Amino acid sequence: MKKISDEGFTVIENVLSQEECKKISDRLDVINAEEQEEFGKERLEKVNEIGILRSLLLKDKIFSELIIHPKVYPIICATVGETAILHLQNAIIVFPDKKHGQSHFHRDFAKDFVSSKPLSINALWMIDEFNAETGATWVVPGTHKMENWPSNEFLEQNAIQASGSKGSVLVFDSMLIHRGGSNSSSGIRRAINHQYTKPFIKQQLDFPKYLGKKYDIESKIGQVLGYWTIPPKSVSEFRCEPEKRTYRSGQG
Ligand SMILES: O=C(O)CCC(=O)C(=O)O
Repeated sequence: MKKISDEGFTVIENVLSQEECKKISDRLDVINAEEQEEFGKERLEKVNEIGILRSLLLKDKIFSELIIHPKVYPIICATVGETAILHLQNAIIVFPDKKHGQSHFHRDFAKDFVSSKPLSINALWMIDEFNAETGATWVVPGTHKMENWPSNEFLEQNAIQASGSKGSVLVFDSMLIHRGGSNSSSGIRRAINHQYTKPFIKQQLDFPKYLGKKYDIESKIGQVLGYWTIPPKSVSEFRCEPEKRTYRSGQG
């Protein structure tokens, strides 16, 4: 936790087994092919969405298990808080020698102010090995505490690659400046990014509306998907019995 707070990131090794990574990797390849079929390569290219798979939890239980995984989720609770919600769950697939949409320096929580406590934390699951050749993520330590965007020279000079074996998880403050690496290996480099925020921050997709009754509203994952922090849709909804409010008390 201290490393996340001081440097902005940490790598947790051996969270998933080789078999689990293989299963996930096979699923990602199938979903990627399905999405190319559904949306068409041209459209995906136009909206800069080649190699990005969104809201995987809709596709397979295997992905919803990652959201509240016992080896990673406690870090989210310890940093963002017990009431954190999922902002996004996106796979990043980097094909050999292909430029990826995330290969420029950026922040996942792109704000021009620094909060005294983290408002947003990411967990990037390495489904393939992350090394210099496969294009491990470049991070610039300490930049999560910088209000102003540093110079390109500073970023280039201070960026380091966050390597990890297959099944590791890179956890980072979403203010940390980072970028995807270039994949010069002969294989595909797959990862799944999860972003969690304080519950008053809007999600990338409206999960409660999008997922509807697919998840139990009373379950832990229901809370993490944002089912407990839906703004009331009218004054009469707001004036219902307090215990029935769609934005529950105590969520922050
Ligand atoms: O794939 C990577 O290494 C980084 C992904 C990334 O930057 C992002 O999803 O925001």
